[in-house]
Amino acid sequence: MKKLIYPIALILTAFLILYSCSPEEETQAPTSTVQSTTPEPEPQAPSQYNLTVTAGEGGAVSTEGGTYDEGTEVTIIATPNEGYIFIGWDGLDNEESELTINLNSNQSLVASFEKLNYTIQEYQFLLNTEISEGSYIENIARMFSFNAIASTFTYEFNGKHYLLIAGDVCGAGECQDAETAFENVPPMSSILFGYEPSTGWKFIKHFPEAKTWNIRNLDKKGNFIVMGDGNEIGPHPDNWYGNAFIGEIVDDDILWSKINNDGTMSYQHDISIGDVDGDNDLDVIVAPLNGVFVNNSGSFSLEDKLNYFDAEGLDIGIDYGVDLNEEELLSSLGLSVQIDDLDNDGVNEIIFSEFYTYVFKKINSKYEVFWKGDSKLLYPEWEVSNLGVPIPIASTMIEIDDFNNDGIKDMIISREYVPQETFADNSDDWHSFDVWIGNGDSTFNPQSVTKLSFDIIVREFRLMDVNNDGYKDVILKSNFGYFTYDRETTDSGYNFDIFNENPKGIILNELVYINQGNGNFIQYDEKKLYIDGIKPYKIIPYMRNDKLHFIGFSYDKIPTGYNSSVELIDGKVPIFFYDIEMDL
Ligand SMILES: [Ca+2]
Ligand SMILES: [Ca+2]
Ligand SMILES: [Ca+2]
Ligand SMILES: [Ca+2]
Repeated sequence: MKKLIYPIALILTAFLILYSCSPEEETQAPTSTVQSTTPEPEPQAPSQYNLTVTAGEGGAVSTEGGTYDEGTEVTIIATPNEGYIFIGWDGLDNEESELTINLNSNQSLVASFEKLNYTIQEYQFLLNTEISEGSYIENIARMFSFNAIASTFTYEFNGKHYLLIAGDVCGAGECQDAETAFENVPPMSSILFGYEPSTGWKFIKHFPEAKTWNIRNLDKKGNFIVMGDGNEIGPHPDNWYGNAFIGEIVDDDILWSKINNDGTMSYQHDISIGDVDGDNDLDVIVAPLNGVFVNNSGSFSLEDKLNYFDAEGLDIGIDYGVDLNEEELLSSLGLSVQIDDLDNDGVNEIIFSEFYTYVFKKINSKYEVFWKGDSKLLYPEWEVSNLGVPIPIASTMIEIDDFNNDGIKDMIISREYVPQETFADNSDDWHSFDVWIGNGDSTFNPQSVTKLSFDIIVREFRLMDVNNDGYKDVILKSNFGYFTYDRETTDSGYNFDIFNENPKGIILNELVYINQGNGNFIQYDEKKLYIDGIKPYKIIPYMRNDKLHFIGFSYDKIPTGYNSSVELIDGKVPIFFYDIEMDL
């Protein structure tokens, strides 16, 4: 085909050259031929060219153009209307809104604008340094930076929106040489913001009674919220320990109490709350499973897991050629846990997930394996070890919800860093989430896998119907991995410098996955979710007024990283954040 097109293009070009000359050129041409023999050429009348400038939808231009002498410099300014952004000039490789051109030919320029699908509110808070009492001032700033995305939760109470940020540490470099969290690393208070319809977000209070190192997960049932400390401070996983907290939400307050004691601290990758022993008081389980925190009228005691769980049917050890005893089997169930009444019979089931997902059902007096989900059904290319068995992979979160609106509970599991060789079509690490459709009897069928771009760093997600079609969608909580406007990412090689290079903005499409009505999810692509001119380091989704919002913490005004110094204003820590309302 190319061979045919080329001669046609030549003929067309010749035709255009012959017939497109302006009247001025036609009259000048013979003159210059005659002049070739005269000794003193008369000065030529300058050639003139037409410039046409128009504005596409959504903006205006400073001039419509006109007829100018050759070489005239013309400056044109494109100005977007409110709610639009200038994106470039059609026919020119130039994205500057102010353009100076040197006219050497007829030119036609069209300024292109794009509709912005958001509105934004910007806030500044001056936080009292006493919030960090016992810890370091730098950790106040750190809690708003790229760290600890999982530590940030939004919830509603009595129709009002709240943002809880659990205490996070290491901002003063205090973790770098620590062997464990509780050695020279004081925990940090958690803080709470609330949204008032008339005035917007405001700081409410800090909780010195709920000091944490790094919360990895939370669960909320009714007015109770639990959070588990999954800090990984120190080089040895055996030395990772933290506390679990339960809070009762009461208006603008949360009444916190510690679930464990100093002797029952553990690494809490996940945590869930629900009645396990049948007395209607909410008990707590953390993953990896260390027992059951049984609620005795508001105080908790850690009870032996063997009293509550039966390991019969767990074949974890068999896969690896390792003979595990009952206690070891129950400790190897995985890094995520969820308590939920899957079959609505009034008795909670308990779900654990790693490579395999186990549903435990209360049969007689103990929780027994009732159903096992094999991830190989959804990830057939999953890497296997030299023993020929699947390599286990961290599941970071289990949520129970109805994804196909048939009234039966389904299950969604997020996975962190699926191993490199797992997906044949890509050599990079991926995150993913997979959906299992419930049968109503606490068993499930595999439905879908959604692989995320490796540029996205995500630990947890939220389930919200962001396009108001009645089906729950998946919105990722992400930090420093979402794309900047020019599609440079901060994730590859942890290139934080990109945020110092003044990116134009961010594109959030990769955080939004729309439910197709059956538990299959497709990245939102109806509009470009472009946010102009900001570069937040952490993005937290929530729904308000049936619209998807993101809370974003600004980077350029907040120091981040280790040993970062905090520049105080009036002796207080300045915090900036955005509330972005998306128009999907
Ligand atoms: Ca109970
Ligand atoms: Ca049940
Ligand atoms: Ca369902
Ligand atoms: Ca939806």
